Amino acid sequence: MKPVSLIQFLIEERRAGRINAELSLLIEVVARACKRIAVATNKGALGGVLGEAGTGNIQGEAQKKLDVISNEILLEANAWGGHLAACASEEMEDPQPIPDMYPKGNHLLMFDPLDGSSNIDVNISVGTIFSVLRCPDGIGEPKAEHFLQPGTTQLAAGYVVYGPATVLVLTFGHGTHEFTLDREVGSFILSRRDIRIPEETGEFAINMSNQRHWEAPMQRYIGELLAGKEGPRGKDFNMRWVASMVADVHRIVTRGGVFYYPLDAKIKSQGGKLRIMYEANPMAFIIEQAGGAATTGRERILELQPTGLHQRVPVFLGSKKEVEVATHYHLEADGAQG
Ligand code: AFP
Repeated sequence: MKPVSLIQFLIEERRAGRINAELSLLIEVVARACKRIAVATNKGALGGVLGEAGTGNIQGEAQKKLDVISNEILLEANAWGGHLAACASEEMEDPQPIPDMYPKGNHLLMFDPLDGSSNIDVNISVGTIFSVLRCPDGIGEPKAEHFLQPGTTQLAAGYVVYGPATVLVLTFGHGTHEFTLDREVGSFILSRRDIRIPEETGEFAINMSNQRHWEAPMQRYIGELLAGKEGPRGKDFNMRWVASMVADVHRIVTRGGVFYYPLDAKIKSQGGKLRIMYEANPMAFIIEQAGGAATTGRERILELQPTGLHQRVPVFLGSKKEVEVATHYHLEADGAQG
Protein backbone atom coordinates (compact mmCIF):
# COMPACT_ATOMS: atom_id res chain seq x y z
CA MET A 1 0.00 0.00 0.00
CA LYS A 2 1.16 3.54 -0.77
CA PRO A 3 2.33 5.37 2.35
CA VAL A 4 -0.03 8.08 3.61
CA SER A 5 1.69 11.20 4.95
CA LEU A 6 0.28 13.27 7.80
CA ILE A 7 -0.51 16.05 5.31
CA GLN A 8 -2.49 13.65 3.10
CA PHE A 9 -4.29 12.32 6.16
CA LEU A 10 -5.24 15.86 7.23
CA ILE A 11 -6.53 16.67 3.74
CA GLU A 12 -8.67 13.48 3.83
CA GLU A 13 -10.04 14.49 7.25
CA ARG A 14 -10.92 17.93 5.88
CA ARG A 15 -12.67 16.42 2.86
CA ALA A 16 -14.63 14.15 5.19
CA GLY A 17 -15.77 17.28 7.07
CA ARG A 18 -14.18 16.14 10.33
CA ILE A 19 -11.80 19.12 10.69
CA ASN A 20 -11.57 22.59 9.19
CA ALA A 21 -8.61 24.21 7.42
CA GLU A 22 -7.51 26.09 10.53
CA LEU A 23 -7.32 22.95 12.68
CA SER A 24 -5.50 21.12 9.88
CA LEU A 25 -2.89 23.91 9.73
CA LEU A 26 -2.57 23.88 13.53
CA ILE A 27 -1.74 20.15 13.56
CA GLU A 28 0.75 20.60 10.70
CA VAL A 29 2.49 23.38 12.63
CA VAL A 30 2.59 21.38 15.88
CA ALA A 31 3.97 18.35 13.99
CA ARG A 32 6.65 20.52 12.36
CA ALA A 33 7.64 21.99 15.73
CA CYS A 34 7.86 18.46 17.17
CA LYS A 35 10.23 17.46 14.37
CA ARG A 36 12.52 20.26 15.55
CA ILE A 37 12.22 19.05 19.16
CA ALA A 38 13.09 15.52 17.94
CA VAL A 39 16.25 16.89 16.29
CA ALA A 40 17.23 18.70 19.50
CA THR A 41 16.61 15.65 21.72
CA ASN A 42 18.43 13.33 19.29
CA LYS A 43 21.59 15.46 19.45
CA GLY A 44 21.94 14.66 23.16
CA ALA A 45 25.14 15.92 24.73
CA LEU A 46 26.44 17.05 21.31
CA GLY A 47 23.74 19.72 21.08
CA GLY A 48 24.70 21.24 24.45
CA VAL A 49 21.07 20.84 25.49
CA LEU A 50 21.33 18.44 28.44
CA GLY A 51 21.14 19.48 32.09
CA GLU A 52 19.33 22.10 34.11
CA ALA A 53 18.29 25.47 32.72
CA GLY A 54 18.82 26.99 36.18
CA THR A 55 15.19 28.13 36.33
CA GLY A 56 11.92 26.74 37.74
CA ASN A 57 8.53 26.48 36.10
CA ILE A 58 5.18 27.49 37.54
CA GLN A 59 4.87 24.12 39.31
CA GLY A 60 8.13 24.85 41.16
CA GLU A 61 9.91 22.08 39.23
CA ALA A 62 13.47 22.57 37.98
CA GLN A 63 13.46 23.20 34.24
CA LYS A 64 15.79 21.30 31.97
CA LYS A 65 17.37 23.19 29.08
CA LEU A 66 15.35 21.07 26.68
CA ASP A 67 12.09 21.94 28.51
CA VAL A 68 12.77 25.61 27.82
CA ILE A 69 13.94 25.03 24.23
CA SER A 70 10.93 22.82 23.39
CA ASN A 71 8.54 25.39 24.86
CA GLU A 72 10.11 28.13 22.73
CA ILE A 73 10.00 25.99 19.58
CA LEU A 74 6.27 25.34 20.03
CA LEU A 75 5.44 28.97 20.90
CA GLU A 76 7.43 30.41 18.02
CA ALA A 77 6.07 27.93 15.45
CA ASN A 78 2.48 28.63 16.48
CA ALA A 79 2.57 32.41 16.90
CA TRP A 80 2.33 33.61 13.31
CA GLY A 81 0.16 31.05 11.46
CA GLY A 82 -3.19 32.75 12.18
CA HIS A 83 -4.77 29.56 13.57
CA LEU A 84 -4.55 30.34 17.30
CA ALA A 85 -6.23 32.71 19.73
CA ALA A 86 -3.70 31.81 22.48
CA CYS A 87 -1.37 29.10 23.82
CA ALA A 88 -0.88 27.72 27.32
CA SER A 89 1.95 25.51 28.52
CA GLU A 90 3.22 23.62 31.53
CA GLU A 91 6.18 25.95 31.50
CA MET A 92 4.23 29.25 31.76
CA GLU A 93 1.97 30.50 34.53
CA ASP A 94 -0.47 32.34 32.24
CA PRO A 95 -1.63 31.82 28.67
CA GLN A 96 0.56 33.38 26.00
CA PRO A 97 -1.36 35.79 23.74
CA ILE A 98 -0.70 35.89 20.01
CA PRO A 99 1.49 38.95 19.23
CA ASP A 100 -0.50 41.85 17.75
CA MET A 101 1.44 41.78 14.47
CA TYR A 102 0.01 38.35 13.59
CA PRO A 103 -3.53 37.35 12.63
CA LYS A 104 -5.55 35.43 15.21
CA GLY A 105 -7.58 32.25 14.84
CA ASN A 106 -10.27 30.47 16.81
CA HIS A 107 -8.25 27.76 18.53
CA LEU A 108 -6.62 27.40 21.94
CA LEU A 109 -3.54 25.19 22.14
CA MET A 110 -2.19 23.69 25.36
CA PHE A 111 0.94 21.62 25.67
CA ASP A 112 3.46 19.96 27.89
CA PRO A 113 6.44 20.64 25.65
CA LEU A 114 8.71 17.96 27.07
CA ASP A 115 7.05 15.46 29.36
CA GLY A 116 9.28 13.12 31.36
CA SER A 117 12.15 15.57 31.18
CA SER A 118 13.94 13.96 34.15
CA ASN A 119 14.67 11.17 31.64
CA ILE A 120 16.47 13.38 29.09
CA ASP A 121 19.89 13.23 30.66
CA VAL A 122 19.78 9.42 30.87
CA ASN A 123 18.74 8.99 27.22
CA ILE A 124 15.30 7.52 27.89
CA SER A 125 12.23 8.42 25.81
CA VAL A 126 10.50 11.74 26.46
CA GLY A 127 7.57 13.34 24.66
CA THR A 128 5.33 16.29 23.87
CA ILE A 129 1.60 16.24 24.74
CA PHE A 130 -0.94 18.68 23.28
CA SER A 131 -4.64 19.47 23.41
CA VAL A 132 -6.73 21.78 21.21
CA LEU A 133 -9.91 23.60 22.26
CA ARG A 134 -12.15 26.12 20.51
CA CYS A 135 -11.81 29.69 21.78
CA PRO A 136 -15.21 30.81 23.16
CA ASP A 137 -17.01 33.20 20.78
CA GLY A 138 -16.30 36.90 21.09
CA ILE A 139 -13.11 36.49 23.16
CA GLY A 140 -10.28 38.51 21.63
CA GLU A 141 -7.72 38.10 24.41
CA PRO A 142 -8.26 34.63 25.95
CA LYS A 143 -7.40 34.34 29.65
CA ALA A 144 -6.89 31.19 31.73
CA GLU A 145 -10.64 30.96 32.43
CA HIS A 146 -11.35 30.52 28.70
CA PHE A 147 -9.18 27.40 28.64
CA LEU A 148 -11.11 25.81 31.53
CA GLN A 149 -13.36 23.60 29.41
CA PRO A 150 -14.04 19.91 30.12
CA GLY A 151 -12.00 17.37 28.13
CA THR A 152 -15.12 16.31 26.20
CA THR A 153 -14.87 19.62 24.28
CA GLN A 154 -11.36 18.93 22.93
CA LEU A 155 -11.22 19.22 19.14
CA ALA A 156 -7.94 17.36 18.90
CA ALA A 157 -5.30 15.82 21.13
CA GLY A 158 -2.00 14.15 20.50
CA TYR A 159 1.42 13.25 21.73
CA VAL A 160 4.81 12.75 20.15
CA VAL A 161 7.20 10.25 21.71
CA TYR A 162 10.90 10.87 21.06
CA GLY A 163 12.17 7.31 21.34
CA PRO A 164 14.15 4.99 19.05
CA ALA A 165 11.62 6.26 16.49
CA THR A 166 9.74 9.57 16.69
CA VAL A 167 6.04 8.74 16.72
CA LEU A 168 2.97 11.01 16.66
CA VAL A 169 -0.36 9.71 17.97
CA LEU A 170 -3.38 11.85 17.15
CA THR A 171 -7.14 11.99 17.55
CA PHE A 172 -9.87 14.35 16.33
CA GLY A 173 -12.56 12.30 18.06
CA HIS A 174 -12.87 9.83 15.17
CA GLY A 175 -10.43 7.13 16.27
CA THR A 176 -6.79 7.26 17.30
CA HIS A 177 -4.08 7.12 14.65
CA GLU A 178 -0.31 6.74 14.72
CA PHE A 179 2.31 8.34 12.44
CA THR A 180 6.01 7.47 12.40
CA LEU A 181 8.61 10.05 11.41
CA ASP A 182 10.54 9.06 8.30
CA ARG A 183 13.76 10.85 9.19
CA GLU A 184 15.24 10.69 5.67
CA VAL A 185 12.17 12.24 4.05
CA GLY A 186 11.26 14.42 7.03
CA SER A 187 7.55 13.43 6.99
CA PHE A 188 5.25 11.73 9.47
CA ILE A 189 3.81 8.64 7.75
CA LEU A 190 0.61 6.90 8.88
CA SER A 191 1.72 3.67 10.58
CA ARG A 192 -1.52 2.58 12.35
CA ARG A 193 -5.05 3.71 11.59
CA ASP A 194 -7.85 3.28 14.13
CA ILE A 195 -5.81 1.80 16.96
CA ARG A 196 -7.70 -0.53 19.33
CA ILE A 197 -6.43 -1.13 22.86
CA PRO A 198 -7.22 -4.65 24.15
CA GLU A 199 -9.92 -4.48 26.86
CA GLU A 200 -8.06 -6.87 29.12
CA THR A 201 -4.42 -6.85 30.13
CA GLY A 202 -1.81 -8.46 32.34
CA GLU A 203 0.50 -5.41 32.48
CA PHE A 204 0.35 -2.39 34.79
CA ALA A 205 2.41 0.79 35.23
CA ILE A 206 2.69 2.59 38.55
CA ASN A 207 5.38 4.15 40.71
CA MET A 208 5.50 1.44 43.40
CA SER A 209 7.71 3.55 45.67
CA ASN A 210 4.58 5.51 46.63
CA GLN A 211 2.72 2.38 47.77
CA ARG A 212 2.68 3.19 51.47
CA HIS A 213 1.10 6.61 50.77
CA TRP A 214 -1.80 5.32 48.62
CA GLU A 215 -5.44 5.23 49.67
CA ALA A 216 -6.85 1.90 50.92
CA PRO A 217 -8.64 0.88 47.67
CA MET A 218 -5.43 1.41 45.67
CA GLN A 219 -3.47 -0.67 48.22
CA ARG A 220 -6.08 -3.42 47.87
CA TYR A 221 -6.17 -3.31 44.06
CA ILE A 222 -2.40 -3.35 43.47
CA GLY A 223 -2.00 -5.91 46.27
CA GLU A 224 -4.29 -8.24 44.32
CA LEU A 225 -2.29 -7.73 41.10
CA LEU A 226 0.93 -8.52 42.96
CA ALA A 227 -0.62 -11.67 44.46
CA GLY A 228 -0.82 -13.03 40.89
CA LYS A 229 -2.14 -16.52 40.12
CA GLU A 230 -2.45 -17.41 43.78
CA GLY A 231 -4.46 -14.27 44.60
CA PRO A 232 -8.11 -13.29 43.99
CA ARG A 233 -7.43 -12.22 40.38
CA GLY A 234 -6.13 -15.70 39.52
CA LYS A 235 -3.48 -14.51 37.06
CA ASP A 236 0.03 -13.10 37.04
CA PHE A 237 0.57 -9.42 36.17
CA ASN A 238 3.78 -7.83 34.90
CA MET A 239 4.91 -4.29 35.77
CA ARG A 240 6.56 -1.51 33.71
CA TRP A 241 7.35 2.10 34.69
CA VAL A 242 9.29 4.41 32.36
CA ALA A 243 8.46 7.60 34.34
CA SER A 244 7.72 9.40 31.06
CA MET A 245 3.93 9.38 30.78
CA VAL A 246 4.17 9.60 27.00
CA ALA A 247 6.30 6.46 26.78
CA ASP A 248 4.13 4.57 29.28
CA VAL A 249 0.96 5.57 27.42
CA HIS A 250 2.52 4.69 24.08
CA ARG A 251 3.20 1.16 25.32
CA ILE A 252 -0.49 0.89 26.26
CA VAL A 253 -1.57 2.27 22.87
CA THR A 254 0.66 -0.38 21.28
CA ARG A 255 -0.06 -3.53 23.28
CA GLY A 256 -2.55 -2.66 26.00
CA GLY A 257 -1.97 -2.24 29.72
CA VAL A 258 -2.89 0.23 32.43
CA PHE A 259 -1.20 3.35 33.79
CA TYR A 260 -1.95 4.73 37.25
CA TYR A 261 -0.89 7.92 38.99
CA PRO A 262 -3.27 7.76 41.96
CA LEU A 263 -3.77 10.18 44.79
CA ASP A 264 -1.43 9.58 47.70
CA ALA A 265 -0.88 11.20 51.08
CA LYS A 266 2.16 13.16 49.83
CA ILE A 267 0.31 14.84 46.95
CA LYS A 268 -3.23 14.90 48.36
CA SER A 269 -3.26 18.65 48.99
CA GLN A 270 -2.36 19.38 45.35
CA GLY A 271 -5.04 16.99 44.00
CA GLY A 272 -2.74 14.55 42.19
CA LYS A 273 0.50 14.51 40.22
CA LEU A 274 -0.49 14.95 36.58
CA ARG A 275 -1.97 18.11 35.06
CA ILE A 276 -5.49 17.94 33.72
CA MET A 277 -5.31 20.42 30.84
CA TYR A 278 -2.20 19.22 29.02
CA GLU A 279 -1.59 15.69 30.38
CA ALA A 280 -4.73 13.95 31.67
CA ASN A 281 -7.30 15.34 29.21
CA PRO A 282 -5.39 14.79 25.96
CA MET A 283 -4.26 11.31 27.05
CA ALA A 284 -7.79 10.41 28.16
CA PHE A 285 -9.18 11.53 24.76
CA ILE A 286 -6.57 9.46 22.88
CA ILE A 287 -7.14 6.40 25.07
CA GLU A 288 -10.96 6.54 24.90
CA GLN A 289 -10.84 6.97 21.13
CA ALA A 290 -8.81 3.76 21.00
CA GLY A 291 -11.42 1.86 23.05
CA GLY A 292 -9.76 2.30 26.45
CA ALA A 293 -10.97 4.05 29.61
CA ALA A 294 -9.64 7.00 31.63
CA THR A 295 -10.80 7.94 35.13
CA THR A 296 -9.54 9.64 38.27
CA GLY A 297 -10.31 6.39 40.09
CA ARG A 298 -13.79 7.80 40.69
CA GLU A 299 -14.94 9.90 37.73
CA ARG A 300 -14.42 9.95 33.98
CA ILE A 301 -11.52 12.38 33.38
CA LEU A 302 -13.05 13.94 30.26
CA GLU A 303 -16.17 15.05 32.18
CA LEU A 304 -14.34 16.96 34.91
CA GLN A 305 -14.86 20.72 34.99
CA PRO A 306 -11.32 22.12 35.30
CA THR A 307 -10.80 24.89 37.86
CA GLY A 308 -7.22 25.90 37.07
CA LEU A 309 -4.86 25.91 34.10
CA HIS A 310 -2.28 23.89 36.05
CA GLN A 311 -4.75 21.82 38.10
CA ARG A 312 -3.64 18.28 38.95
CA VAL A 313 -5.76 15.13 39.05
CA PRO A 314 -5.27 11.41 39.72
CA VAL A 315 -5.01 9.41 36.48
CA PHE A 316 -6.11 5.82 35.80
CA LEU A 317 -6.05 4.91 32.10
CA GLY A 318 -5.65 2.11 29.61
CA SER A 319 -7.31 -1.26 28.99
CA LYS A 320 -10.97 -0.74 29.72
CA LYS A 321 -11.82 -3.71 31.92
CA GLU A 322 -8.79 -3.24 34.15
CA VAL A 323 -9.43 0.50 34.67
CA GLU A 324 -13.02 -0.44 35.55
CA VAL A 325 -11.84 -2.86 38.26
CA ALA A 326 -9.57 -0.22 39.87
CA THR A 327 -12.30 2.44 39.64
CA HIS A 328 -14.90 0.08 41.08
CA TYR A 329 -12.69 -0.57 44.15
CA HIS A 330 -12.49 3.18 44.83
CA LEU A 331 -16.22 3.78 44.41
CA GLU A 332 -17.00 0.74 46.57
CA ALA A 333 -14.70 2.02 49.33
CA ASP A 334 -16.27 5.51 49.12
CA GLY A 335 -19.75 3.93 49.34
CA ALA A 336 -18.77 1.86 52.38
CA GLN A 337 -17.46 5.01 54.09
CA GLY A 338 -20.31 7.31 53.15
P1 AFP B 1 8.49 15.55 34.39
O1 AFP B 1 7.97 16.04 33.06
O2 AFP B 1 8.61 16.64 35.39
O3 AFP B 1 9.70 14.72 34.26
O4 AFP B 1 7.35 14.61 35.01
C1 AFP B 1 6.98 13.46 34.34
C2 AFP B 1 5.68 12.96 34.87
O5 AFP B 1 4.79 14.02 35.06
C3 AFP B 1 5.10 11.88 33.97
O6 AFP B 1 5.57 11.92 32.67
C4 AFP B 1 5.50 10.59 34.65
O7 AFP B 1 4.57 9.58 34.46
C5 AFP B 1 5.59 10.97 36.09
O8 AFP B 1 5.88 12.37 36.13
C6 AFP B 1 6.68 10.25 36.79
O9 AFP B 1 6.53 10.46 38.12
P2 AFP B 1 7.51 9.81 39.23
O10 AFP B 1 8.70 10.72 39.29
O11 AFP B 1 6.69 9.82 40.46
O12 AFP B 1 7.87 8.44 38.79
